Amino acid sequence: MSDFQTSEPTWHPNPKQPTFKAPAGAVDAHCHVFGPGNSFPYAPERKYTPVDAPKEKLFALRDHLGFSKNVIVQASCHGKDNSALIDALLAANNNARGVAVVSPDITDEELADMHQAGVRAVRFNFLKRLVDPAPKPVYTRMAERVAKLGWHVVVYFEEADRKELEPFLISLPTTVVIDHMGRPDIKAGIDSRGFSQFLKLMENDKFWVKVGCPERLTIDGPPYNDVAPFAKKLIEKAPDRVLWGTDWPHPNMKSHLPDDGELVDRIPVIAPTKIAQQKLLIDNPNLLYWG
Ligand code: 0GY
Repeated sequence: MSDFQTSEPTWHPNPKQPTFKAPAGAVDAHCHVFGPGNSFPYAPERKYTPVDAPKEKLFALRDHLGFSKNVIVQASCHGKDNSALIDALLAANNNARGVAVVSPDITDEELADMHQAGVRAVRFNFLKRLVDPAPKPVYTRMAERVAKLGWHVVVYFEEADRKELEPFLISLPTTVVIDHMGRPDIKAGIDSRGFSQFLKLMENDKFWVKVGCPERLTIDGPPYNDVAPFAKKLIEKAPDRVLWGTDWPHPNMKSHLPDDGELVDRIPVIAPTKIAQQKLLIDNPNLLYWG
């Protein structure tokens, strides 16, 4: 373990009240809970140790932002122990769904219990700074198993690895949700070869994409005007297959503390019409996670 310990929270202590009013029932479809470590210890194999970001803080943020539901994604610092995630799901009164990271030796009974708690997907993380990825057949086998539960797969990868991963991703037997817009190279621009290839991949309707996370991709910093054209383009291209999330509590953010209220205020910039906002925040996440 290379224990990168953040001693200060990676989230804004006092996010603004958003000016943008999310439609009633809006879903934050990418966020995490961390610990608390004394109840839910961090994984021995973790590559960073976060500051505790417990469920109560996540639910308070949800309410503050005018959102109703969360999709909570298992982060690498909790490894394949989904206890903190499950605890949050059970406390959320059907207002949260989960994306788990599981071990190949998980039993069908354990998967069924997770489904009961609200898990609807498994995440395959290919970022080498976060995990040591498994051989692809391990992921394929897991995707085949969770397909039987009606779950999908969420993938996180660097743009530099996309081409190599594409045949594998296309071969998966489920819907595949791509985290953080496939991490485009913002400096290269929306007409770049890389982003054009990504748009082409999105023509395959098995792929969905999360259009949040400008704070992680930006070069210029807030208000993330350099990232907005990428998200806007993806929403125009696949309005029925886009999701949005805060990414709270923003693990590994070192450049600045993103203001979650400001992130919400970027939504009408990337999804300017009421119809696009309704799909992004209500229809799409509800179909995938509460359908
Ligand atoms: C994110 C992104 C990050 C972390 C993780 O699993 C994780 O630890 O996803 C990151 O450092 O880019 O989506 O929260």
